[in-house]
Amino acid sequence: MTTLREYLESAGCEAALQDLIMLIGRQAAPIREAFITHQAYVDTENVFGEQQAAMDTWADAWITRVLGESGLIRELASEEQEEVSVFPDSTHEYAVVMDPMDGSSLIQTNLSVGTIIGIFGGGTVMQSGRNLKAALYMLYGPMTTLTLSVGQGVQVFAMDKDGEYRLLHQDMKIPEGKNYGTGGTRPTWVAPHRAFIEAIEEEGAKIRYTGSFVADFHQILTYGGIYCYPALNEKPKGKLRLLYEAIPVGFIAEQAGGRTSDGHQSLLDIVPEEPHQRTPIYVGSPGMIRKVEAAFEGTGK
Ligand code: AFP
Repeated sequence: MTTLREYLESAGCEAALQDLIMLIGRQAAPIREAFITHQAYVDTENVFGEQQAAMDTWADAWITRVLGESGLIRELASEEQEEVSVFPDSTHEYAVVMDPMDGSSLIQTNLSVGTIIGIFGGGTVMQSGRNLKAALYMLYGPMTTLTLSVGQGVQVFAMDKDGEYRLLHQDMKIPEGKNYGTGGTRPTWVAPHRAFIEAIEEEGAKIRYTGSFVADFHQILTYGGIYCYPALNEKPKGKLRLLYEAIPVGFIAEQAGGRTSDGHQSLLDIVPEEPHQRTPIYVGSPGMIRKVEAAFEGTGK
């Protein structure tokens, strides 16, 4: 089976981008090893005032160090760091956005969690998703998988017993489907979101929601449906962050023939104004996104 490096070469990826993607992929093994000794919460908070899990801070520090030392990246924006890290000695102009440990509240329950990565060129992270050179997420489940797009569709690799990523699924396409996951709680949803959820429930949609965006999205990528973290009455921008959650996963979704929206426009068309800005997120099958945007049309929400 094709290895990750063989795929990157066949895709014509520039050598330094290949090296960066391979370097990121190699961090799955040490990350998985760290789970058992970093399950709990620590007494620090992230920039959002959210209590950090030990794995949030450990994975953030680990990946930042490895990428910073590589000389391959100029900037790095992380959910766990208030400021964008700059690497003046870098020999390349890649800029990485990351959620180092998405779903960390689930680690002590042994549910699947992941690492989300977006890679820009041009030396700066503050770009729309349209400019991404690559996006990937590593999903730490029964298998360790790496789902990747370099702008030529979506490939899924699984780590074998020797630690090599081998092609598991080629050219993934999001089917139409009836699975849905949504954050927030029914009383807090803005009216158009509630109307959308009630409409798809009437049509037989089934809830699939674990609390890990990466795991829930990977299920949508495979079976179809939609993942939502909507605007809430008290939080009009919802919970998830544009730069390092919506943009990388949204890029992968659209490369797989799916769609994304904030209720009105593709998430890839939103130009970030600050690294930690939030956005309502809808990502999944084209038919589901059409229903979302119809529900929001003309509501001003
Ligand atoms: P954590 O990384 O703090 O566990 O948050 C996970 C997440 O960002 C995303 O992965 C989930 O889909 C969403 O938040 C779950 O949020 P709720 O707990 O509010 O449903």
